[in-house]
Amino acid sequence: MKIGIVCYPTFGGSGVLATELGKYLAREGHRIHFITYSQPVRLDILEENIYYHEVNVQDYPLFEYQPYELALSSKMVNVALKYKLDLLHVHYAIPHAYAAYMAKQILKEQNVDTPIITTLHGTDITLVGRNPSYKPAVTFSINHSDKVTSVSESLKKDTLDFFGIKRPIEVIHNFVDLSLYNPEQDCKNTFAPNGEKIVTHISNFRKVKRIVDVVHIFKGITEKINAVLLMIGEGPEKEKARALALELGIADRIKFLGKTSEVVRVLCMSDLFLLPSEKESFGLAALEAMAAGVPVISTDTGGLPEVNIDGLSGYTCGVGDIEGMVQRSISILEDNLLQARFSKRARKQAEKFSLERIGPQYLQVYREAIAEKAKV
Ligand code: GMT
Repeated sequence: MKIGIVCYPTFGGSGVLATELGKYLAREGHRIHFITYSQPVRLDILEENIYYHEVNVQDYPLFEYQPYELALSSKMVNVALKYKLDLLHVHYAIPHAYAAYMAKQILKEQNVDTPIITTLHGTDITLVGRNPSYKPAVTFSINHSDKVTSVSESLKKDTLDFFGIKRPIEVIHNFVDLSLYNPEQDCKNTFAPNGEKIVTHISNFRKVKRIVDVVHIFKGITEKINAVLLMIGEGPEKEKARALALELGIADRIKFLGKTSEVVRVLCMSDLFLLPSEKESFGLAALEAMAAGVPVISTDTGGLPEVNIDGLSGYTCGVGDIEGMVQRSISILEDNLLQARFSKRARKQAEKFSLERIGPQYLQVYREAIAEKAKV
């Protein structure tokens, strides 16, 4: 198949998932055309069957806001025509599903009917999409997609609860490429010169991730455990977290590693992963940690309990239950045998979300979308 993938090219989970999906499909022999405003961070454009088309927005002084959706729709049309795409798969509803709807209408004028598959990822539904400024357009573009998928049961339920959706929504959970993670690998390192336990958090440091809670939980852990905290990512809450670490006297135990490309290596060194989010439709970062055999302490919000099983791959607590997360973290970290058991079970749980199991589900949706078009 010839497939156009539209996503955010940044470190956000939807972009990472879309990129990994495109790479998988390319390895399966499909031609994958990424249509984004910059090259996705995990994409190697030299790989076979991968093509990259940059959306250029012209700056014009009249506009306070440059019309990105117009440029994106036009790019989708041009790429679909030039490369005879079989379908367009857009990740994150805003504004991608809306731009795709426009592209589809333009293509129809040229007697080309290109199916649109929209994958809902999280804040496009639970935060941004619910905003009254966007809600009618988001509802409309979901309803006009040929196929709609959601990354968790919880997100599907939220979508049906918040929006007047008439289309069926198929849940296809996020996946992880297990071959990248080898839990047997010995990777203790320079971050723990004195045998400290390594606690890790990865996110885009937005408010919804509650990274201030990460610092508080870590402070509680250090009362009992000799540990360091590795913080991967960048975002608006970073300075607040840094200031809190100074105030709590634990700044020397926390390393902010920024947007490192060494996520797999860092996870492989880690003993525990913290994800105390306010909302989380799935928690791809938690799944990646589990793939590396790292137990997860997370909240029980959204789709997290579908991924992190309480008492098995880690623990889940209520949002803001810092004390609960501290106690559960300590219980794992103070007992090496128990930690090893959690580690094994975390990896086993991650195996349920392997690329080999989940990837073909997208291919099935594509085939159905194309077959339905052929019938019309
Ligand atoms: O919040 C992020 O990490 C970014 C955001 C995105 O869409 O880029 O992530 C959402 O999609 C991920 C991939 O499907 C999910 O794993 C995240 O749980 C989800 N984030 C939230 O719901 C807050």
